[in-house]
Amino acid sequence: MKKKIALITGASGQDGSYLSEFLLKKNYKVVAGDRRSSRNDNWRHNFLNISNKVIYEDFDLTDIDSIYRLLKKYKFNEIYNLAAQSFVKTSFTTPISTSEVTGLGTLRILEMIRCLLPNCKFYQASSSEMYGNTTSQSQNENTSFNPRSPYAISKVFAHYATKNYRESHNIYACSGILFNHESPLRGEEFVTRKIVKNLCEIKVKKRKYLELGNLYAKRDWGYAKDYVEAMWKMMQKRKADDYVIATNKTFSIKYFINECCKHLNIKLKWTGKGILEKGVDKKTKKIIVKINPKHFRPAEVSYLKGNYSKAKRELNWYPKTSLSQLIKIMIKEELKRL
Ligand code: NDP
Ligand code: GDR
Repeated sequence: MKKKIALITGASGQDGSYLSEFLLKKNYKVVAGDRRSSRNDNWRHNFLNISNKVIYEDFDLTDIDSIYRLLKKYKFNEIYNLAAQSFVKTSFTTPISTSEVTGLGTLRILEMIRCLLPNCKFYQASSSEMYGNTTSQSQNENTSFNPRSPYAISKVFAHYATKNYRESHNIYACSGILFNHESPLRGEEFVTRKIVKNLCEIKVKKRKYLELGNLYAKRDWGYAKDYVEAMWKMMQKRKADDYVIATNKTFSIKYFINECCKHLNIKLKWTGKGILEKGVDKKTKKIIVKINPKHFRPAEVSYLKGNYSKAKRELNWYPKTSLSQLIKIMIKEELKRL
């Protein structure tokens, strides 16, 4: 049988790397839309040992010509649009470029698909951040969006653009509304990897303390490797649709720290309140967790908890890794790196 060809935008990121690995295992030809970078060491692809299996092509979501060239060169069966300025906090300081990439970038690909490859399937990386300031106990495909950051606003735009191309132009265009998912390949600026990395460094005496912002935000955290399978499953359906991918559980940042400390055998005691709250190592009596207001966001998303019932019912997808298992995987890899 002829090999399927997939384009992954954002292939160098956490999800793009796991998805590349997943599709290669399924015998796809994988083309990575790759942005030139001065610090490109391709660490994620090297970690997964896939650098010599993926085809790298110059690509930038702000450059319609680069999209045009790729869609002319390859007859893609599937395009996974994972590229984005994906760090919520930075989107407050770079709102216009974030919208250019994360919002308009999606529209550029959809438009090129409509003009050049109308039979190609399209996956959009939508986000639980779109729910923003939600009042519902758990969020599913019918929960309304209330975005709280330039990032989330751009994702809402891209989400509706995807739906619109499905409904108006009969393009196979689907969105996965993914809740937070983490792994040893997570960027160091995101809170789970930051906590794991910093606590491991504290454990081996390479760091004194960890500084964070809001400890009371709650997130629904899954394992990235489980989530890329859901992306592929959505693309194998007869009809395109949107799906929430989550674990149906939610925990605070503080809970995540406490769990990491348990795994690292650090006995932590919390004292103080507000910006004076601190985590003290009971054994050494040293402060190892502090609050620094610079990590607060101008507008916070306080609570997210997904409901993946539709994905379970229609895709037979469910999360396979608990938060405790995920923390174990992340800590094990971080300690190896040290
Ligand atoms: P990462 O930040 O790890 O990866 C983002 C990718 O986008 C990188 O490959 C980056 O390239 C690329 N990129 C950024 N700007 C451009 C541009 N202008 N042109 C081309 N490529 C660009 O994100 P994740 O892997 O964590 O997430 C993947 C997608 O899923 C993103 O769209 C994110 O918003 C979304 N999402 C993520 C969730 C999560 O919990 N991880 C949850 C819900 C949605 P470079 O390496 O050069 O910087
Ligand atoms: P999020 O992830 O904004 O949910 O977006 P992040 O890990 O950055 O923040 C989660 C929560 O932790 C709080 N927090 C801190 N966050 C960071 N990064 N650094 C800190 O020091 C810190 N202290 C507290 C935040 O305020 C927030 O409430 C991620 C990204 O992957 C998006 O691209 C994706 O769409 C969503 O998940 C779903």
